[in-house]
Amino acid sequence: MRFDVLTLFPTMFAGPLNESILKRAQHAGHVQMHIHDIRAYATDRHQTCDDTPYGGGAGMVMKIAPLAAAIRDVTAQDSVQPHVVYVTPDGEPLHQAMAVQLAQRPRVMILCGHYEGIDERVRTTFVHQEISIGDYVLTGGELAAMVIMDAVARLIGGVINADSLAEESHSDGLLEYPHYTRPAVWEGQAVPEVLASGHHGAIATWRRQQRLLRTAQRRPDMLKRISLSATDRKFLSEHKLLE
Ligand code: 6GU
Repeated sequence: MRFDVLTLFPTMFAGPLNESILKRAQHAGHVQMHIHDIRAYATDRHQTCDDTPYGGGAGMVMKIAPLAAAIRDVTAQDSVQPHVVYVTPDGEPLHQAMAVQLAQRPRVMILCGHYEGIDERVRTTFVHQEISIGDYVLTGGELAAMVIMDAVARLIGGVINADSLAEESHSDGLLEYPHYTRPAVWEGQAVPEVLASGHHGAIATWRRQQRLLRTAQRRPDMLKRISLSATDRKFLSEHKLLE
């Protein structure tokens, strides 16, 4: 899949996308990440990309002309039509199912806003989906775009071992179970005995129970949304964690 990011701050993307798994995914050809500078599409001498808001008020608004020129030029760089995402605090909250859906798309273009935002006509003309990464405000859309690219790229076939994705937090509505590796005892803290027992059935049961406990304690909202087995319910009610 191909990502195209349109931003006023292209250098922000250099570090996070070029390390570890995302670096490997790009080298292996699973994903392409192209970062484009919106300022290069401004036509005046000062390469102006923002202006004061109609109606008055605080802050500046990103102008439509450079953004529209950038979207059209970058779109034409590939024969596949991009799914256009605008990252904004007033978008739909990002969740795992959304990342899974985006990972199916052959091409995603992400528009990063800055200042008070972008001219509304960019949104009504070009944008297919508006995404927020949580209920707080960032200085711009760049970090949100990187969060989305990371969450999506790891779901593309071949990037990460499918087994690793199966039981992780948010993949099936439960949080993850705790992990341990050597040494067996560290500063007096032992690894749970069952994990070294070699009893696969008992290990699977313990892990399921840990996932249920963690989710009930930390994210009761998530527990309400999934269907639990009779065994799950019995375990949770024994721990007084079922309402
Ligand atoms: Cl997508 N952008 C900004 N500026 N702030 C945010 C956000 C996005 N998502 C949460 N806060």
